[in-house]
Amino acid sequence: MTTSQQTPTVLRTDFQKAVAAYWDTNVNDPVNLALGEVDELYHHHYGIGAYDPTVLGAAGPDREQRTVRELHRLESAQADLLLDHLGPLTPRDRLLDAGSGRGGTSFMAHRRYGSQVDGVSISRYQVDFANTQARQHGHDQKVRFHFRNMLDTGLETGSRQAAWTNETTMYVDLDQAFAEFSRVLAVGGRYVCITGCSNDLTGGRSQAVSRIDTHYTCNIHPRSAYFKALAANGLVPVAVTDLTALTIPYWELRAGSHLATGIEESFLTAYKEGSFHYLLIAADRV
Ligand code: GPP
Ligand code: MG
Repeated sequence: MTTSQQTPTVLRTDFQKAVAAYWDTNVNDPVNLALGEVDELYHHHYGIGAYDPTVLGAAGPDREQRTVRELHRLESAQADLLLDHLGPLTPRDRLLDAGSGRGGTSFMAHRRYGSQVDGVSISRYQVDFANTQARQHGHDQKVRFHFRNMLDTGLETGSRQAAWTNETTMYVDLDQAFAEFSRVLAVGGRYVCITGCSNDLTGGRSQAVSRIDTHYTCNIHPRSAYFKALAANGLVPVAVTDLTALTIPYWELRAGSHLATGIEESFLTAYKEGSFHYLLIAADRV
């Protein structure tokens, strides 16, 4: 058998190659790096909850520093909410972070539950970054990151008590992804998804949603697609929470800050016009 037959190809399509290239090259991103430097937890997701309005009364470097801390606090609150829906878990449990980015949510999961976490990403840069973090945090015995495709994780069938996607499902076919999560989860295991999805009721993709897709090279799915694909793959929702109103303050603070990247108004327009929702879905593997 040749090496290429033994090692499944991680990047299978031109779309996946384009996504990997994006995350391998867009690595000078103060909106994520400056926030991560606050406590060495680096995230690739957005935030929830109200910000402290006194931040806006500050000026100059003080305002910038307080904005960074506040945006990071809201990102961490989002990850904490996701983790609330994963439990109860023990140090004996094994978890999957599908689309693990720079590792922030994986480390928070390990610190909260003591569980082993395997993160997968199709960006070699992200995998290397997150494994370096794991060593620096002293978590590398139990938190590991792999250059693998979430559609084919290589993890043992039924080995996971919980799996999550923190804003990563817009990069994959939902049927393929949920089939893989269903395969690796034990019966009774939990899948938690936080995502942005378009609103079927307003009729397809709005201009603002299209701009978000173009900005990140992603493919935002309609809300209905999530529930069809979950049902088709033995994943039964136990909680669905619309986080849209809770994420708007994050975007407003970010839009007026020195860290704005240009995509803020598209999120604010899409959320406020109702063409886009920020959803948390928790589902049981039956
Ligand atoms: C945030 O990553 C998440 C994505 C790019 C996926 C798209 C998410 C949607 C809800 C549509 P990031 O933290 O790298 O983005 P940014 O650099 O803009 O903060
Ligand atoms: Mg970010």
